[in-house]
Amino acid sequence: MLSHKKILVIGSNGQIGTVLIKTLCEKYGYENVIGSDLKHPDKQIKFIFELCSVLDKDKLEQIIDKYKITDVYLLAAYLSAKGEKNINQAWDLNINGLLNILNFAKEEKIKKIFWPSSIAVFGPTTPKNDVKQYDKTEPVTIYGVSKLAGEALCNYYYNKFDIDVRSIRYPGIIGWKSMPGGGTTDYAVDIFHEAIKKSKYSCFLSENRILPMMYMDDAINATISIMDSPSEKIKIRTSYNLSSLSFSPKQIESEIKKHIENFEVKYEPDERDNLAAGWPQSINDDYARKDWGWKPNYNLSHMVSDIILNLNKKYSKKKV
Ligand code: AKB
Repeated sequence: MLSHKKILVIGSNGQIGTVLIKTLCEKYGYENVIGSDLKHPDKQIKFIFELCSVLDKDKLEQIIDKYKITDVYLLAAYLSAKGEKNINQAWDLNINGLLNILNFAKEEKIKKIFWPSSIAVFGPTTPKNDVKQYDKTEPVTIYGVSKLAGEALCNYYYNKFDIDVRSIRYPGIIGWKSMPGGGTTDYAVDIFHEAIKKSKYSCFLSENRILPMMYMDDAINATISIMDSPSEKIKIRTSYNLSSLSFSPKQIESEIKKHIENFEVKYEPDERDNLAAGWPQSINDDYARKDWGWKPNYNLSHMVSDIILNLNKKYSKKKV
């Protein structure tokens, strides 16, 4: 396949990385996309893979030179719940990892960067609903603090060095192809697996804890779409608000019950519920829609049917 891009996905074993790299390979050709992570992927893979930490500048530089990388998707990060237990490591990975990549762009080794921020940049002083792009950002997790600092870094490198870095504030991402790890919104993936395997689930958030969420297919679509947009359309160089669905654990439980009638959920909120309590319930993404044409495709019932259909197939194949 003819492509002028050579793409490096850092964090290609992660929840989003696993799905993103496959989509990028199909779009740009397996020979043009390289994955990297701290460990070899568990499953057999068809793409080129390099073992590397984003904090290892020398190894990263070798990879960038070896494949003549043009675009980097930097997905390696400590998420909210894990970050609270590892404050220094979360700051180090989330900020110094980003700085390494921004500096490669400054040295003109790469051309374009995607780096995700999160709804965790908002905090208890932000309005709860329809949170606007420029509403107050006073995060109360180290994850949110590092994402907010990262947004400022991206904007600084764009203004000072003309670095083409693009970012969106991911809500909780839900999919069936990969598992999340270390986040507060992870329950919304776990609940499907437990519903199908055991018809019961113990939820670590309280039943009415509404959060902004998004189906993986929409998140991948947004990620590739912001990277493919002409530079002049990307007017915000901190990070774009992005929105799709909002629901509580109780609402997703009811939706799953339409497919699995005997499904039961016990609510046993832990410290992650306090993190979620500081986050918004819904996001306004007018700028993303206006500037680069973002539009989600999935609503709650469509997403739930799709996940259940695919997980049923996956688990029944395993039994054979
Ligand atoms: C988390 O729960 O930490 C993440 C996020 C909302 O960015 N999924």
